[in-house]
Amino acid sequence: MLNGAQVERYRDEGFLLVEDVLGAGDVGRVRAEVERLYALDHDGRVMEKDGVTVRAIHGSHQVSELFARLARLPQLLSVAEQLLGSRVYLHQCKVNAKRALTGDVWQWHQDFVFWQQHDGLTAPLVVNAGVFLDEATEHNGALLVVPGSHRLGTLVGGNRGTGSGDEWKANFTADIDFALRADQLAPLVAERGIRSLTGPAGSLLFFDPMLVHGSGANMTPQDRSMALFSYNSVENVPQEVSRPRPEFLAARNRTPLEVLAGAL
Ligand code: 6CS
Ligand code: FE
Repeated sequence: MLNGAQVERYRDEGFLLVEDVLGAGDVGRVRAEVERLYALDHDGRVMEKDGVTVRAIHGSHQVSELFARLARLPQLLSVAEQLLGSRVYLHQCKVNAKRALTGDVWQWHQDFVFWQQHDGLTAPLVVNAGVFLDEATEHNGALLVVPGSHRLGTLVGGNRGTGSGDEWKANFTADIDFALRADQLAPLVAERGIRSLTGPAGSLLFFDPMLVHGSGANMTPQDRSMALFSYNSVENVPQEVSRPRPEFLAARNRTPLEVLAGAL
């Protein structure tokens, strides 16, 4: 659970980075499992533009027992429940690979608008929990955020058909729907600056689904992989959408998660 000061920082800035939460042994096991999952020809796997480098995998909790347990770790799940004040289920689980020298940018965006437009979520009652599976540095594409930008509402909206149904991959390339243009980003950055979320492997990052974030290319010979769990409040029941995205992107099973008893 977070203490009062940590909750306040999350509410104020829209994110909270907690270093050294997972031990090297657990991180190593998850990191090895991710390499196994990258090699699976799974529908939820997205490649970089080169067509051969893994960019991201999705729905790992549905195909990996270890990931299903990781999603229920109290350091993740209980914090999501604490911040949302309700039970939660996993709307989406992904691993961004950000491979050495080839991991490409993620343009500046807010997450909620994707889940609202494509998955029917009605309110941003979601907590994103990221697990650093490698160290994030200023040179390997660490996540960048605009502190406090979660209080500005949806900045790039509009009814975009792409990315729904089976065209979902459009939103996982380096050219996504709802990316912020320079003229939209400029005033935010002028007022609030940009924070680079560097930290050691085993760190946890909690962030609001309205927070403006993105990441640059990985310029180093080390990967910068991160597992991301998007916990939706069980009270935030999605509306039906005309062209639902695949189950590995938008969970249909909304049973509240139970905290894992015992070790990972
Ligand atoms: O469309 C989605 O669900 C995903 N797309 C982005 C760019 N971030 C949020 C989410 O993981
Ligand atoms: Fe995102």
